[in-house]
Amino acid sequence: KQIPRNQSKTSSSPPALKKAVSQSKPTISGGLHTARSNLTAKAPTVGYQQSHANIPENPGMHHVFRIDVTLSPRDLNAPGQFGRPVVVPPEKKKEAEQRWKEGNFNVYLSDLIPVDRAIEDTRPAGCAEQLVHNDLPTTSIIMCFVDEVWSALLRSVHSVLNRSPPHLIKEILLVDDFSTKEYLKADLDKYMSQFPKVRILRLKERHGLIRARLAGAQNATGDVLTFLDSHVECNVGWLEPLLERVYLNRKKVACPVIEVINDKDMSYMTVDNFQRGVFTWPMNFGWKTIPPDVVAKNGIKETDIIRCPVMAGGLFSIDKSYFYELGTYDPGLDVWGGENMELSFKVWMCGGEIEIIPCSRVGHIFRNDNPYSFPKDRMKTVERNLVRVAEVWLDDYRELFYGHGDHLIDQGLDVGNLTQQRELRKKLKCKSFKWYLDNVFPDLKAPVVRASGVLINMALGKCVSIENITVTLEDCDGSSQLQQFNYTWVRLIKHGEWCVAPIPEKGSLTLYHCDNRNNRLKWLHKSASAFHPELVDHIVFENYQQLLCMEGNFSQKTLKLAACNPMELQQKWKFEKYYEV
Ligand code: UD2
Ligand code: MN
Repeated sequence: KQIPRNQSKTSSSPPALKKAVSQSKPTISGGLHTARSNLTAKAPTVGYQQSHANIPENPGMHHVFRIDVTLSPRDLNAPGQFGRPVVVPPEKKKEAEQRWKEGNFNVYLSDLIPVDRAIEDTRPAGCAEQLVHNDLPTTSIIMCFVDEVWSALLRSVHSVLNRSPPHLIKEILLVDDFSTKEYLKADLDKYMSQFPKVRILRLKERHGLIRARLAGAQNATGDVLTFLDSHVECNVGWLEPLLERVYLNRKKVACPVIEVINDKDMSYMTVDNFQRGVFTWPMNFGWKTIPPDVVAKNGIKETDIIRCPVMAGGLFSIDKSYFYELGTYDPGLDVWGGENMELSFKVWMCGGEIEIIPCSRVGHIFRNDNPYSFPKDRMKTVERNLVRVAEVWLDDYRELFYGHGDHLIDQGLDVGNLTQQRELRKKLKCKSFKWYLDNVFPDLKAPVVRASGVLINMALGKCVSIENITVTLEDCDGSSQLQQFNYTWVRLIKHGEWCVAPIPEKGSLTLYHCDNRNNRLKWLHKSASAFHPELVDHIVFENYQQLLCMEGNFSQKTLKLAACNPMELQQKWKFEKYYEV
C-alpha cells in the first residue's frame, strides 16, 4: 500500500560514483599509472613510511602514515591488481553465473584476484600532508559475518593488516554469526592463526548483525571500536584520520568515505566528494550530494570533514566507553536494518556528532540483496526495527514515518518492549527530534501534518465546521477556530483531540476521540490516487464493505457518507494548505 518500502535498497545502495569512473566499464587510467610510478619511484618492499621526510612543526604529531604492504605486489599482472576491473573469460561465464548467489556478487572473480591486491590511493590531495597525534587511542576492529565468501573475508582482513599502523590495532575480532559454511570453521581458524592479532568469536546461535556487533564490543579490549563489514578493502591511511577525530572529541563518531567495489567486475571505484548520509521518509537511508554552489559559496574543500545526519551503518569508529554510555544499540533490534538510524539519532540527540572523514576511504561491495537468509520475514524484520526506532526517537514526527510506510503496526506487528529505550533517552537527557531537525538536518522536509486549515467542499464552496459534537457545513471563515482541521500522516482528520469519524451504517459523520491506532478514524485523501486515481480529491473511508466518500449535502448545512462517485463534485474536498515532502 502507498509508497512501497524498498528495504533492500536502504543501506545497500552505493553513493554516487565519480563521473570519470561511473561508466559501466570503469577504467582507472590515470590512477593506474600513478600507482605504478609510485611503485618504482619510492615504494619500499614492506611499505611503512611517512608521507614526507620533513618532520612536522607540531610536536606530538606526525603526518598520516602511508602504510601499504601491498605497494609492491607479488604479481603486477594478477587480475584485479591495483583495483582494475576484471573480465570473466567466456568459457567461465557459466561458472561465474552459478557462483554469483554465494555472495550476490561476482564470487568467481573475487576468488581469482589476490586477497592482498593493491588498490589505488583515492584520497583527495592534501590528505597525506595532514597531521595526526602520536598518541592516538588503539582500536579493536569488529567484523561480523554470516556465511561470508572466503576470499572477500580474507581480503577484508588483509586490507586492515596491510594498511593500518600495527600499534593502533589492538585486535581484529571476527564475529561469526552462526555461519553454516564448512570453510568458515576449521579452515578459517587455521588460516587466521597466522595472524596473532586476529581473534575469531563464534556465536552459538544466529544473533543478527546488531547483537553480533554487541558481542564483539563486549570482547574488545581497544579504546575505540571500529566496525567494518566483512567484504571491504581499507585504503591507504584509512585508520589514523578516524581515530584522530575520536581522540579530539570522544563524542565524535567517525565514518570513512565508503567507496565502491564493483559487484560485477570487482574494480575499486572512487565516489563523488561532498556526499552526506541522509534519509527520506519512511526512514530510507540514502546519499545526498552537497550542491556545487553551496560548496563554492562556503569554500568547502575536498578534505573537509562532512557532518552527517545519519550514517550508512557498516563502517565507523566510536569511543568504546562512549558507545556504552549511549547504551550501545537497542538490543531489541533484529538481524539487519535500522540500527544505523537508531545510533545516528541517539548520537546527535544525546550530544555527539557523526562525521564523514574524506581522508579515510574504505571500499565496500554493494549488493542488490542479502546473500544470507533471515530467520523471520525480511520486510517485517526491518519494519519492526524501524518502528522501534520511530517510537523511541521521532516524537510526533513518527507519524511521517507511519504515513509513508506500510502500517504493519496496524496489523498487529509486535515490536516488543520499549520501556528501557525510552528511559535511556530520558536518563541521557537527549534533545528532541525537533531539535535534530532544526540543527542537524534542516533540509529534511518534515511537516508534522499533511494538510491543514479549513476544509472546503469544491462544489458548494462551504467549509466543514464543528458544532457541539456534530459536523456541519457553514460559510467559510478562515478565522474561526471551529473550522480548523489537520489531516495527519496517519490519516486522521483532527480538530484538536477530536477526529472526524464515519458512521457507515447510518451514512453520517460524527466526532470521536482521536486515536492513531483506530482504523475506523482513517480517511484516504490525495494518497487515494495510488489505488483509486479517480478519487484523488475525495475523502474516502475504505474500511467498510464498500468505499464510502464524504459528501456535502444539498441542504448545504450537513455532510453525509455516500457511495464514492468519481464524477460527483460534492464529494471533492480541498484543505486550505497541503504540505509536501
Ligand atoms: C548496510 C551496512 C551494514 C548494516 C546494514 C543495515 C554499510 C557499508 N553496510 O547494509 O553494515 O548497517 O546496512 O543494518 O554501511 N551480518 C551478520 N549477521 C546477520 C546479517 C549480516 O553478521 O544476520 C553481517 C554481514 O556478513 C556483513 C554485515 O553484517 O558483514 C552487514 O551486512 P550486509 O553487508 O548484508 O549489509 P549492507 O552492506 O547491505
Ligand atoms: Mn555490506
